Amino acid sequence: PQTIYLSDYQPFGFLVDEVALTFDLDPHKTRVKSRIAFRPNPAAQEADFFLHGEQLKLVSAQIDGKPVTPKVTERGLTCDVPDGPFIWEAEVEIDPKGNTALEGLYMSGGMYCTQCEAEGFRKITYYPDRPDVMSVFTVTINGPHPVLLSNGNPVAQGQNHAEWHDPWPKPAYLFALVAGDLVAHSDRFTTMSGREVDLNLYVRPGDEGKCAFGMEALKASMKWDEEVYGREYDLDIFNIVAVDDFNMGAMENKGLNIFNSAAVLASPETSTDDNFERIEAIIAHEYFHNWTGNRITCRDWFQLCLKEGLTVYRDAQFTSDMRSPAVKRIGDVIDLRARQFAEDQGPLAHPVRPESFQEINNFYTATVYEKGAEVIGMLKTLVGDDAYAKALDLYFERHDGDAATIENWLKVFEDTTGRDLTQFKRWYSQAGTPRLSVVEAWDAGKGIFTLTFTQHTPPSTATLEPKPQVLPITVGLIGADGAEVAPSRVLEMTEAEQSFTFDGLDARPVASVLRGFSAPVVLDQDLSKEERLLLLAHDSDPFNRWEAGRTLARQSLLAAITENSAPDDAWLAAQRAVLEDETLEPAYRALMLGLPSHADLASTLHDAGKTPDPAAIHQAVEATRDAMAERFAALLGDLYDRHRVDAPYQPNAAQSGKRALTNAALALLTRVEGPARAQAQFDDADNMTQQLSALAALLRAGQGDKALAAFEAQWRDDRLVMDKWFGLQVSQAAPEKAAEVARRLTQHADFNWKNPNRFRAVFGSLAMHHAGFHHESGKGYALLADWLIKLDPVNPQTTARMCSAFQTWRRYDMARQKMIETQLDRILASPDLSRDTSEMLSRIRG
Ligand code: BAL
Ligand code: ZN
Repeated sequence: PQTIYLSDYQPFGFLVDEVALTFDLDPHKTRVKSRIAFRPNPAAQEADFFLHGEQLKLVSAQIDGKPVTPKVTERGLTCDVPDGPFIWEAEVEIDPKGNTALEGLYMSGGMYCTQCEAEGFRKITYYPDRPDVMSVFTVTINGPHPVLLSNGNPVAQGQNHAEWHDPWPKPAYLFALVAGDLVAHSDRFTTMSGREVDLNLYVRPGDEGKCAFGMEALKASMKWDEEVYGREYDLDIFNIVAVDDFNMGAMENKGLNIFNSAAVLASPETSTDDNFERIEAIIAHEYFHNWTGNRITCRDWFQLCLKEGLTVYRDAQFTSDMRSPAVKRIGDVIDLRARQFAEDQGPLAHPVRPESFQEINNFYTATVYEKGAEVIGMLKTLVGDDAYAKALDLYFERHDGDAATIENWLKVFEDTTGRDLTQFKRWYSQAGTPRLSVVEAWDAGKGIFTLTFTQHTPPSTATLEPKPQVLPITVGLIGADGAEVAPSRVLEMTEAEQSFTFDGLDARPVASVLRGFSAPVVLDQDLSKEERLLLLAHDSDPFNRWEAGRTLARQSLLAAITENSAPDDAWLAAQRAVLEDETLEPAYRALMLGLPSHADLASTLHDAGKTPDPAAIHQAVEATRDAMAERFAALLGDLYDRHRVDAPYQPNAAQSGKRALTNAALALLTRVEGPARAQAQFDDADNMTQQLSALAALLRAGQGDKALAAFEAQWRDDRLVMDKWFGLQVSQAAPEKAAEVARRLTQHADFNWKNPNRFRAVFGSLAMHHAGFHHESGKGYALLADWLIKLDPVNPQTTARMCSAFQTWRRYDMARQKMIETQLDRILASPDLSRDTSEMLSRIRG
């Protein structure tokens, strides 16, 4: 397969002034007519007329009304064209129903829908399918469906016919079309300048009752983007459509967002609190793309982080404002460490702005998205809130309508602040997670406390010689009595080693370093247990307070794994104090009850030069939970009773925090009390959060058969709830049974493996079940490989994403490595393996 390099970028030889598309819909023989006005691009050096096109049947082509015979290959076509402006017309035939890859125009549950990012538009018609080619689109749709949608504003609607015009120039990846028998949940929004916008959430009949929350989230997002970023919506209508078969979470097509139904449909009975929060965030994310992605798009796919990092950063700000900033930040860091750190420290490591790829779909990664957002957070910390706001205003003003680059983005910050961001730019070009060590020195005579930091990023294939990065390190100092003796201050580290002093101190303080997780690094700070206990009890920074508890938990668990020791008493006592502190919000206390994941412990052991044993990790975690359950039983019972929500269900932060705490308590209590409490909660539940948490507790206790059957009988017809039913059985299985449970579920009549949500429910859960997936039998590896081989010809994108389950394979013992290697080679040997999967596996295999 061909490798594409950032350094090879060349503008396209032609500009596109206008695009008109006509669709005559048919499941297997949809006709697409295109009429495209091209003219030579004065900024381009080369003028080869190449249009991308894949899996298209060319029916006819004309230039300025005269038939032409282009040279067609599997990847596109070339043709001789006039020197000046000209009109290209083509007609192609495509097969939406046969399109199981879910890229381009395809069918899901009887409706037509599209997914064009990154390079799906070339499966719809011949076109320069690259983000720097922008044009206005007019779209005509003919087909026997009550709802016919495309981007922009409606210009004509008739029986089986609709016309749409999008006045905002856009790249083809933002094109969308939907047709089907859908119903709308409608509302209106008045923008800051007083324009009325029609809002519609289109769903399949039967799903009307799951729209209200998404609509409220949309209106809240529109308002927030006006208030916080000054961004107003720019069309007369904003449509969202829910689709069951979708590779991603959702897609920001201009004026017509298309959502995986799991990322938008919500009701108290069928969705958990976590689902509600995620839906609110994804609605916001896609809406925010209207400015950061659509009005300002990317010049090429290497710049993906330009829109994704910024939009993730913006949606995180939104969630913080809607809910609890501390809880959001802690959740994001847990996720970053689990997904991005694993990626950045393994064979799939790549810079936030990659410099080469074979298949761009493989770069919609935690590094581009989540590390990309961390980079923006650091920039904001370094320049300050006011400068950030000014830089963003300049970005929107200067680049509206552009296909921009990271250079453009950094320049607005340089121009606003006068800073030189040359070194900061390494965050975009270097792969790998920096390791930051800190050593303390205390001069009692002078009252000076010195912190000396050392940074080092391990080299990788992606970055052979990493250089020092700019690190904003937020530090506060705590006195022995727990009072803050120096408030938060941002230390700007630029060298490999650098010291910072704090003077005027009466006594040696305890340093609270990297508050708010101010940089995405692995921090090595040699604090004593007493110092960590002090931070856990008193740190005014809620992130670092949680972090102190997490580090103590990790140390206790590592001792249990390597020395078989009992859980640390001092840590448990400190944890109790936090749990009893009624001034702390319940959601925060629920997080304090959590433990580092098995994968986190495996990674820590690996970093310490030890080979992680998944079974030993599992055993230590179970023993620790048992100990917590026994020791805290009375307190947990009290928390469970006191924080139970009696009021009617609301998915807000206050109620969901209480449920998070009581359900964390329930999970532990079931270990010591037996199943009665969980069974009662299951029987009484009037919402999915309570029902599912109870079911999980019952399953883990091996007492879930009856509830599982009742759950299935109740929810058999609800696709999204049944995804939970499939997933939970795998995630709650005992390690030795997980692969077998997954295998059995693949034989269930409702295991529709071509549906990405269902496939992920089973195999995503298996891959996340550390002790089950890595069970010494190797059954987990073999089962996943079997199914990846089966899925690849049907849906390469989802197959390739699931391959990352193997990315940490070099951490484990030789026996496991050998078994995994066998499976990787077996998949790689499949005939006609997709470009997506072969690139992923080759990188993982090394
Ligand atoms: N642009 C792909 C989906 C998303 O990040 O919003
Ligand atoms: Zn996005």
